[in-house]
Amino acid sequence: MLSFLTLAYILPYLFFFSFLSFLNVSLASPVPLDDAFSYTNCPNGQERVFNLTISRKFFAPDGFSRDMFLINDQFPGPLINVTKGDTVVLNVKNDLDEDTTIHSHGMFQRGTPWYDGVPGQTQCGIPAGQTFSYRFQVCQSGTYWYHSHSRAQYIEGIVGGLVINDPEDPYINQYDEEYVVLIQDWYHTDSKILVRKFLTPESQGNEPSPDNGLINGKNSFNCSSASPGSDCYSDTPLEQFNFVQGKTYRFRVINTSAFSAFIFSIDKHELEVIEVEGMITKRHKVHRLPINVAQRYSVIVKADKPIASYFMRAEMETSCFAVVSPTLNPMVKAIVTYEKSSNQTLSENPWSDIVTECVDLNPNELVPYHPQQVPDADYNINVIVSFRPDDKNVTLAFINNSTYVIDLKYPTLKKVFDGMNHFVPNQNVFLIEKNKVVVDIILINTDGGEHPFHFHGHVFWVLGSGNGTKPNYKNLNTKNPIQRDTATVPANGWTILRFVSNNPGTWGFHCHIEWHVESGLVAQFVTQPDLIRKLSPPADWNALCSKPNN
Ligand SMILES: *[C@@H]1O[C@H](CO)[C@@H](O)[C@H](O)[C@H]1NC(C)=O
Ligand SMILES: *[C@@H]1O[C@H](CO)[C@@H](O)[C@H](O)[C@H]1NC(C)=O
Ligand SMILES: *[C@@H]1O[C@H](CO)[C@@H](O)[C@H](O)[C@H]1NC(C)=O
Ligand SMILES: *[C@@H]1O[C@H](CO)[C@@H](O)[C@H](O)[C@H]1NC(C)=O
Ligand SMILES: *[C@@H]1O[C@H](CO)[C@@H](O)[C@H](O)[C@H]1NC(C)=O
Ligand SMILES: *[C@@H]1O[C@H](CO)[C@@H](O)[C@H](O)[C@H]1NC(C)=O
Ligand SMILES: *[C@@H]1O[C@H](CO)[C@@H](O)[C@H](O)[C@H]1NC(C)=O
Ligand SMILES: *[C@@H]1O[C@H](CO)[C@@H](O)[C@H](O)[C@H]1NC(C)=O
Ligand SMILES: *[C@@H]1O[C@H](CO)[C@@H](O)[C@H](O)[C@H]1NC(C)=O
Ligand SMILES: [Cu+2]
Repeated sequence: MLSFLTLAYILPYLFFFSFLSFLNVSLASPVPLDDAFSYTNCPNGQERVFNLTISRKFFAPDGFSRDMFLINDQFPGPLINVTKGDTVVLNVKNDLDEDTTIHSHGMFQRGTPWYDGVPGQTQCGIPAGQTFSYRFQVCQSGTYWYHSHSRAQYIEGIVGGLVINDPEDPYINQYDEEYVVLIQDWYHTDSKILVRKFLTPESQGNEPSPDNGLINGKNSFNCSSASPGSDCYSDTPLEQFNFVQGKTYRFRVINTSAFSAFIFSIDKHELEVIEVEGMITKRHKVHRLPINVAQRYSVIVKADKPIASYFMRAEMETSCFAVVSPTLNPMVKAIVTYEKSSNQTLSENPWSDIVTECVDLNPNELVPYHPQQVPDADYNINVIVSFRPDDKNVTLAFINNSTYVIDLKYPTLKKVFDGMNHFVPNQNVFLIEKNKVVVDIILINTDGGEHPFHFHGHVFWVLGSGNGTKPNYKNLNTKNPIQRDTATVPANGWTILRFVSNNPGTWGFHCHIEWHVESGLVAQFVTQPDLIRKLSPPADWNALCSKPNN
């Protein structure tokens, strides 16, 4: 399954590192020092308990009323805001008539792989009417989110922000207040109907077009385009962020879309990127910030403009859609209002910088705040992404010619505890038996659409990306590249991701576009199964798989 690195591939790195030592560049330790099951140098924080009750109700985020999911009767769900070192406890009460899960996106779950919240991989779903508690220590910091990993539930409301503060964050004294900005696309039709239609020959693999976009769960829909008989109110309020002139703000921007990428901006105000998915970067000025599904950035914004109200914009990159709903207004807005501004009509002052659509912010423009040394890869894994009709003429996704099929009743982690080391092909398992190996994932996308790939339990260095199906190994960025947990492989292109495998568990590796999860664009890594088996999962986790609903 794994092919060893060729000499031609490794030589440039050898050359590069001898070059670095020649310059006497001081770099951080090559491999994170955490041991297999616990974090080293983790402050001893507090226990922070959050009760999350999930229910299904009618709600109208953009004025269009529909049946959706709420957490504690809120949408988005409550913000989880904790400090590095804390132990987070999520008491999830499932008041639905279907099973659910909660995945804390970007958390390493070191020593607690059973709390990663992925049905079919790390747990059986929480059955209707039942309660389950996730409990894990956080020893990372930055901007994250949590969401259901069951079916398409997250795109219908089971989603919220997750922020981990670090008292040692180098920027902590450089802003006065912070705001969380959740940006997402929004559908007016039940996801079960959309999925059923999507997985037919007629869809030809074209994803459902969103009906709207939301900022922190709000927008206003033009009800004259709602279907007759629907319950719709026009002119619902936009999300508002308050500024005091002279103050500085940190916006934690989280893309919780099912499908659409956005370009984020605030009229007249510059943004300075300081964080990418937990990694603190040097300040990088932008006017318009592209942000793909599941990605996060922190930006610093100075309230140094005349007292007034300004639009915040999240523009959907509709040029990456196969089909665009005729009633979609791709310009999603919120309002930034300075204190003491008179209530006047807002003027349109969009930034006009050109941003290439459907690709990530050029990662080479971002520089980590704390330099890191990238270790050499021990070997690489080729992952070929394709879409084609199956024998029933339904367009499905393939990873190395294999469509993922979820095994709800017998998740991979349970199989590992039962002693299994071999998995059937449709589980798309990549097995890594050794500790602390450094692996390159070479993602080759033969599809005409982009795919934002997310890796659970890890961050990876983004070493390069380009067009075509022949990766260019010679020009990889191994000199202090950024690390993140979600990166986009361009349409008909490639991306190379490097990670250190030192976190025993079963970790999802999948496209975060919900429609592509449904069509099978999912793989998983099983890392160090021998070490996993030294852990003891909690009894209530084991019991989930024997509940009648599953
Ligand atoms: C995927 O397929 C390619 C092409 O056949 C092959 O080179 C590669 O090793 C495969 N990867 C895995 C992880 O099996
Ligand atoms: C969570 O629910 C439990 C049991 O209902 C209650 O005792 C506790 O106070 C709640 N905690 C929070 C933080 O709401
Ligand atoms: C999170 O908590 C910290 C510390 O209590 C606070 O400074 C910060 O404003 C909070 N963040 C949000 C987005 O509420
Ligand atoms: C598959 O479905 C497409 C779209 O409906 C149709 O154009 C095509 O003829 C079908 N092909 C076969 C082999 O049925
Ligand atoms: C709503 O849509 C209708 C029909 O397209 C259009 O006439 C009207 O101006 C729109 N209203 C607003 C507030 O954009
Ligand atoms: C969120 O990700 C989706 C999917 O890639 C993308 O189309 C959308 O533009 C992103 N949104 C933002 C605000 O970047
Ligand atoms: C303008 O005034 C209306 C009504 O008083 C209020 O609802 C709205 O929030 C105000 N808008 C701004 C941008 O201050
Ligand atoms: C994938 O499957 C297709 C169709 O069955 C076949 O033509 C192709 O050679 C396969 N590719 C690989 C890399 O196995
Ligand atoms: C990749 O191709 C696209 C579309 O042709 C083009 O806009 C872009 O500049 C190319 N990117 C690179 C890195 O060559
Ligand atoms: Cu995808």
